[in-house]
Amino acid sequence: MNNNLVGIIMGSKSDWKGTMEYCSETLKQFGVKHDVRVISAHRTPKRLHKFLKNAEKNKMEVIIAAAGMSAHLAGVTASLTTIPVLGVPTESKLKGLDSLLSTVQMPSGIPVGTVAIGKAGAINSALLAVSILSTRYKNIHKKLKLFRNKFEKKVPKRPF
Ligand code: RP5
Repeated sequence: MNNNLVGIIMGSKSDWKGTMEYCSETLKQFGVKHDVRVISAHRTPKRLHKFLKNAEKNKMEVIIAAAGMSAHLAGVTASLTTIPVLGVPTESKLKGLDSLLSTVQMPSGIPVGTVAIGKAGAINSALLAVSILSTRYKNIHKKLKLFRNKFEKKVPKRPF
């Protein structure tokens, strides 16, 4: 497992702190090698094409694309590759609702697996990527099972 199994791309550097850094941190917890890039569908389209060419060549297995406002990064990415794309809508002046709708409302044919807005979505996109990878990699499956067991134990039985 030398190559990056997951690629995290985000429309702006401003998507990193407080949001996508948690996606990377979560993947690290599972020992999943990943690449992290700032790539925008509208600001750096050439970068996106180059990234995807390399991703396919290097057999990347999941791409996580985060963007805010008129967030078309995940959709455009999904249209250019058959690698599964998870979309993270990031927060905005409209509290990320614009990002959510832009990411989730893909017309039929080109799917984007969209998660929640912001930090929760960033973490869940990593966990979903881990879950996808766990069907193929036994070591990742084992770590995911352990994580789920610990997770359940952390929930208090009573609210007081
Ligand atoms: C999107 O526009 C980015 O994903 C970011 O969430 C949003 C704002 O970008 P900046 O103006 O902060 O660079 O493309």
